[in-house]
Amino acid sequence: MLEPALFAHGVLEGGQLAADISVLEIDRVAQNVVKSHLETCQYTTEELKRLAWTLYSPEEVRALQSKSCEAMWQQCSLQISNAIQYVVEFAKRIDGFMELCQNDQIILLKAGCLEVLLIRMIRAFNPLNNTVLFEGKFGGVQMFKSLGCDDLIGAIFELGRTLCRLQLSDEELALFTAAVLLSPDRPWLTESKKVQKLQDKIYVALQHEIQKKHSAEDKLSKMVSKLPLMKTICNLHLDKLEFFRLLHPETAMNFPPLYKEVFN
Ligand code: MHQ
Repeated sequence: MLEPALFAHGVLEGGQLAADISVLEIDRVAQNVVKSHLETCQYTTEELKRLAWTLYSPEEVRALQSKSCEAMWQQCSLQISNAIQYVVEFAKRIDGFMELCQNDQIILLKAGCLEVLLIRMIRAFNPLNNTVLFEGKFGGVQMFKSLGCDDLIGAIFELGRTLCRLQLSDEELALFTAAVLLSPDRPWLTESKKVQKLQDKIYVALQHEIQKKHSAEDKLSKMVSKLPLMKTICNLHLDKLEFFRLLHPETAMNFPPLYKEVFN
C-alpha cells in the first residue's frame, strides 16, 4: 500500500521490529494520544508555570503537619481521586481503548492509573526546590509528614526528581503515559494481544517523537528504566493503604469511591 521508504522501522525494547506500521499510522496515533493528553491533563502548562512559585508558607506547612493522620489521608485520597478522573478520561480518548472489552479497560485502569499519575506528576513537580503541587500550592516532603509514610513520600519525590531530569515534552509525556496504560502484561487481561498491538504503535510513535531531538534508544530506554521504581511505589502505596485501613477502618470506608475502587 505504501512505499517502503514511508515505513518507520523502530527497534523496540527486546529488539522487535515494528516495520509494519506506516508513518501515516504513527502520526495518527501520536496526534490522537497527544490531543487526548492535552485535553485531560488537569492543569495547562501555563497554569503550572504561574503556580510554580506559589509555595506553602512555613505556617501553612506546620498546619498540614499537625493534622491527624486520618484527615491527611482523606485529603490526599481526594486529590488522587480527582486526578484519577482525568486519567480515566485520557484513557477513554485513546483510539482503541474503548474497543477493548470492559473487563480489560478496568484492569488496565486499575493497574496503570497510579503509574500514569506518577509520570504526570513531573508537570506539577519543581525539581529546583523539590516541591509538588498539592491543593493549589507547592510544598516539599515535610508537608506529608502526618501521613506517617515517609518512605513512600520519599520514593515519590525521588521519582519526581529522576523523571524531571529526562526533560520530557508534553508529547513524550502523553505517549509514555499511554504506553504505560496499555501494558499488555497486566494480570487477568483477556485480550492482551490487542493491548500489545496498541502499545506497540504507541511506542513506535514515542520513539519517532523522541528522534526529532535526541537519540531515541537512549531516552526511551531511560524512560522505560524508571518503570520498576514506579511499580515499587505502587506496591508500597497499596501496603500503606492496607495498613491504614486496619488502623482506621471508618476513615478508609469514607475515602472517595473512585480511590477505593481503583485501589481496593
Ligand atoms: C496530577 C495532579 C496531581 C494531583 C494530586 C497516597 C498517599 C497517602 C499519599 C497529587 C501521597 C501524597 C497527589 C496528592 C502525595 C505524594 C500525593 C497527594 C499529577 C499528579 C498530582 C500532582 C499528584 C501527585 C502526588 C500527590 C502530591 O495531574
